[in-house]
Amino acid sequence: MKIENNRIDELNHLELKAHRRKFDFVAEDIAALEDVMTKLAAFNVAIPSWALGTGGTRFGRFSGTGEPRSLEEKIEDVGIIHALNKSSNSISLHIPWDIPGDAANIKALASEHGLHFDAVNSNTFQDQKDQNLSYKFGSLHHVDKAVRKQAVEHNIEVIKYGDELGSKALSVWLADGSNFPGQLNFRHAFENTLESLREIYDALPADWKVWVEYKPYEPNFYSTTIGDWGQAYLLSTALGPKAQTLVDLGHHLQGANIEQIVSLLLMKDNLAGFHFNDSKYSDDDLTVGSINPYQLFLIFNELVEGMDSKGMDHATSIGWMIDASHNIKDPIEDLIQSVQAIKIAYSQALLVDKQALLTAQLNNDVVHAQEILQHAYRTDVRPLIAEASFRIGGALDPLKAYRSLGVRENLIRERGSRSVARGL
Ligand code: LRH
Ligand code: MN
Ligand code: MN
Repeated sequence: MKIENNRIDELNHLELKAHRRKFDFVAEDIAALEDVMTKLAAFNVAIPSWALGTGGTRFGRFSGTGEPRSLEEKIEDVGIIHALNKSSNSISLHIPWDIPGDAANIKALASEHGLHFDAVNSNTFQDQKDQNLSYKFGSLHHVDKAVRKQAVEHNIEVIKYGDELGSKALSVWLADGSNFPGQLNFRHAFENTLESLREIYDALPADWKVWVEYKPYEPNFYSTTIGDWGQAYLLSTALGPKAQTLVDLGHHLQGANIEQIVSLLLMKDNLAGFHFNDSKYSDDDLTVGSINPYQLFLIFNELVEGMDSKGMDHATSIGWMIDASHNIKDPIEDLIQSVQAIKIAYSQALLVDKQALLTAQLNNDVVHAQEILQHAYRTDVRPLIAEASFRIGGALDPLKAYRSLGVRENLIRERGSRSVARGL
């Protein structure tokens, strides 16, 4: 199914008058309005192929209906999201969950929907059916060189798939770690990981990057070999300029100051990008902005300030990606909500009076500094996002449009109510 532009226009028309009133109200107080509009229109967040089916937990999975049955149908779903919000123009594949059989055709189909391919993700945290050696005790850090070699070769294969699709980055997340004290020599595990990553790094095409993702625990519960940003930073800086650290918001222990981590990685030119999600406990993979939207805003505040200080283009300098796995929502609705939440935090960060904040900081005026941040955070920026989307042909309210157009009902009609996507 494809959403025709005129359907979106019709729906926008119904909302336009109310929208104008709200937009004019908020726009009046924004000095750099057109700059904010341009930045919002250029901003896109990649959709992960594994988030288009209903996720599960280790206790069960309650599949949705009309889910995509193939990579082609996943591309179709991302096309739907992008048609509605004009902010999701790329898809990130997880291999081998989604193998592009005929890369040229897959690429052509994606571009019919205005999409391209973002980072490709390797998977050495599960054993595949026809695999020789097991990853039960890890992959790139494994004590056995033969297992490490197999995992390195998988990553190189993923690069090849990505290259055919026009991707420019390999995202590596390892489940490697240990469950019990004494199980692992930490130093050997780290050195083996570095050696394996070097072999992958050497196979990167000239204009590619490798993104090293960290996570403190799960599936291992005593140690994880790339457990935090320090370890990811050590590895990526040892590898070279094509390696950077990827921040998945759910991959921190409770209370971690993620915005400070982001600020310093950016300062060191080591921030690859994000896997956005939200969490109450740890790697909950909940809808972005559903639990702690203030933290998301504070992260974007550091991003905007840090990127501006280096003259970096917000939209293209780092990877913006969602990594969510919702087990009770319609996945497309969840993704639309997530992208909107990211755009809300981004626009609020754009509204922060950076000069006034710097002055307050230099004067140790703690109260005023807080007021400046919270003034921006408490601005209702939704009309700005609606306007930016409207100006480039998107829906004023993408979620409402998705429901009004009966998209899921159509997908169920096309795909059946029992279709189940592969993924987490
Ligand atoms: C690990 C992770 C990583 C994987 C994805 C499926 O928790 O965040 O990015 O590739 O989930
Ligand atoms: Mn992730
Ligand atoms: Mn995760």
